[in-house]
This record gives sequence, structure tokens and C-alpha cells, in this order.
Amino acid sequence: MTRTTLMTTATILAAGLATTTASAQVTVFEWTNPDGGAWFDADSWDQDTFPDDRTHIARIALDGNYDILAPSRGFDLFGLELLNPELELAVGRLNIWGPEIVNNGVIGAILVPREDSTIRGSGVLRRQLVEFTSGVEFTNGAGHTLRGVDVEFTTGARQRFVNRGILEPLTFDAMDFIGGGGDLILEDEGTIRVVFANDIGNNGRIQGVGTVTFGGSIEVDLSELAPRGDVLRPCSTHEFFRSINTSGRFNDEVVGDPDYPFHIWQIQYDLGPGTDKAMLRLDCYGDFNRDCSFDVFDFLDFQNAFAAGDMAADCDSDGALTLFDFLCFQNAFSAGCG
Ligand SMILES: [Ca+2]
Ligand SMILES: [Ca+2]
Repeated sequence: MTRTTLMTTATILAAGLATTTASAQVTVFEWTNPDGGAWFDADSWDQDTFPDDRTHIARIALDGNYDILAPSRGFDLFGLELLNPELELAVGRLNIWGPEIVNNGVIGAILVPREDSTIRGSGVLRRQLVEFTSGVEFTNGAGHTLRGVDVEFTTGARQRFVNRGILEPLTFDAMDFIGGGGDLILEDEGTIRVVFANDIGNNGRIQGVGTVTFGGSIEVDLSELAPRGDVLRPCSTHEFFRSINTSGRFNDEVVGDPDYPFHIWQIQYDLGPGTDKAMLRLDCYGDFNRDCSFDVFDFLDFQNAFAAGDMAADCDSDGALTLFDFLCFQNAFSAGCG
């Protein structure tokens, strides 16, 4: 895995959760059936009925490996607390009327935050949708993962998506941010983890989003690629986000990968017309001037960089420019680009 840090300062807003007058009437439903079963089976809960209302909190804390057959229709809850890390809960369209969801397992849902709210915990929201229908702020909390989830804004109202956790726009199941007028804010402590699989052409989109503020870091996970060389060729770029009308910016940073000796990864983000996309680029260290050919100009450029004290000439990455960097560069040049 390679990693690069984005240096753009994120706007950090205090996400004070509004206290709600409805909280006084909220009822907690605790799952009590160790064998699993249907959501609509009142006997599986500690109340007289099952949770299915905007004043209900569904709490599933019972340990064990069991399944819950949840409603595929849309329904309302004040909150959902999925505390059993073994549980994967697939539901339909889920309106959340309270300030938080706690998820230590896996939730597959079209999640509709109806008030300012946060999803937190160590779990994963996977492969569906966070859908904004009103002017709210929704936060992916620290440590929580949205995996292949689209974030869809509507037009008009104030809408903000804040990431303090992990976004995984899988290349086989892209993560799209789509809509009119919403703000996408990726906080300082948030991470975008791009998992490249063999189907590398399926990119996420950032379209029609009002303001994009990038912060935090990007992790590029290449471990799913096998064999890697067939997919990622040197002197090539691979889009992982295409964006339009955004104001965010990634800073380029050269990254290394021990599995690719003498190769260099870069995260690139361009804002020019038709080129506003985030890309992963693979180059080879021996091609020092990055023109995709190996010739004497690479030697000259390396020597100039070395003489100028440019740390780009620190081939062995030990933080100092020494004779070993010349030897390292010669090896990289000989290794070529393969
Ligand atoms: Ca060259
Ligand atoms: Ca060195």
C-alpha cells in the first residue's frame, strides 16, 4: 500500500449536534433473539412490537452469528445501533430522524439523514446510497467506512457531507458524489482509500457538487491487483475520481511502494477544463525527467538535481544526498520500466 498526504487545509466545523425535543419520547428497542429472524417479529425485541417509527431506536447488541431479515421497504427510525460486529444488516430505504447511527457491523441501505447526523463506530456502510432530501449535515465519523457508497445531494437546500472516517471508492464499485449545491468536505482526519481491482476503468464521479474541500489523506491500495503489471503500466495514469465544477485540490506527492522498486506513484489532481480528475500515475525512477524514455537527459537531470540539493535525487530515500544515490540511480536506470 502506498500513501500520500493531502496538504489542503480542511475547513473544520464544530459539529454540535442539536438536542432534539423528540428525544424525550424516544423508545429503545433491544434485539433479544439469539437465533436471528425477521425484523417484524415482535417477539425478537424487548418491546411489544418492532421498531418502525421515527421515535424508535433499534439496538442490536446481542453477540453471535445470526441473521436479521430486515424490511426491504422504506421505513423510519430515530436511530440505529448495530453493535454486533458479526452482523450484516441489509435494509431498504432507511430514514434516520435522530442525531446518530452507531455501526460496528455492516449496513447495506439507502440511508436518508433527515436531521444533522453522524454515523460512527468501527463498521461499514456498503454499496448503496446516502441520499440527502433536505438541508442537513451528515458526517461519516472517525473510524467508520463508507464502501462504494454514492452520496447524492438534491438541489437548493443546504447540504453538507463531512468525512472524518474512511471513504472507499472501489474501482469495481465506484463511489459517486452527485447533486446540485451540496458541499463535500473531507476533514483533516478523514481518509480516501482507493482500492484498485482488476477492473480499473470504473471511476467515481464528483459532479454538480457546490464546494469540495479536501483534507486528510489518500491511501491507494493495490493489493487486490493480480497480476499488477497487466493493469498498471508505467507512464500511465488511472483515474479514480472525475469531478466537475469543484474547488478542491490534491497536492502532488511522490510516493513509494516496496513492491515496485524504482517505481514512483503520484496522486494527481487537475482542475483544467476536461482534465478535472484525480488520477494515480505510475512512473519509473530511472526515467528521471518523466518523459517515458530512458536516455542521457535522465542522467543530466539527475546530476543537476543532485548538485542543486534537490531531494528528488535521494534515490535510496535515506534523507541525504550521497554517493549511494548515484549508484541507486544507475540501478534504477538499468532496471528500466517494467
Ligand atoms: Ca526520460
Ligand atoms: Ca540518499
